[in-house]
Amino acid sequence: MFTLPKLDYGYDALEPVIDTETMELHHTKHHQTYVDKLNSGLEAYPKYKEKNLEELFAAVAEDPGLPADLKGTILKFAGGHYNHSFFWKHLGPVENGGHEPGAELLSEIERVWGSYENFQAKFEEKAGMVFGSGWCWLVRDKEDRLVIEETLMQEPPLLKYGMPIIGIDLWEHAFYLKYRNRRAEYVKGFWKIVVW
Ligand code: MN3
Repeated sequence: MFTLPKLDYGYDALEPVIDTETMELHHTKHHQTYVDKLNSGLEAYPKYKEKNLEELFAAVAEDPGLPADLKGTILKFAGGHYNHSFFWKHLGPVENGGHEPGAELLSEIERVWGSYENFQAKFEEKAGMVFGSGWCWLVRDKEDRLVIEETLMQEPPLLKYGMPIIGIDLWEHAFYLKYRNRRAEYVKGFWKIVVW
């Protein structure tokens, strides 16, 4: 059985970037629903109930004979559970105006994008191009390169690209109460609460 992870901070901890009501709804309703639907979707597949999230994703990648409903459960709900668990872990209260990556990662980012500011601009640009519900990620891909990529719906970045380093939820439920149609403003605020 998969369970909803506890947050390391209160629902009000990310104010003013993410408001308390959004955090509470997002964690206790949206994320909980992914967990519940993942558990119920695996009911009919005892062999898969024993697997962890990474093993479930590997099954999608490696087994073309996977039943369609099981594949759907994994892509939507295991993906949603993975993405949200990752997201919460990489957020934290605003301190000193924002967070920066550690020295080693920072110099790698500077090598790839010229500067941290330019990386941020490229990330915001990519996030701005996500159409509909999805996520934007900084990923270390299978060739060990840093890349900025989007995923749609709840498809986990692991499947297509590689290991996420940071990622932002761009579904309307993540920002709409406070930002309405101003998604770009929410993405800009992300730099103040992202924890590398
Ligand atoms: Mn969400």
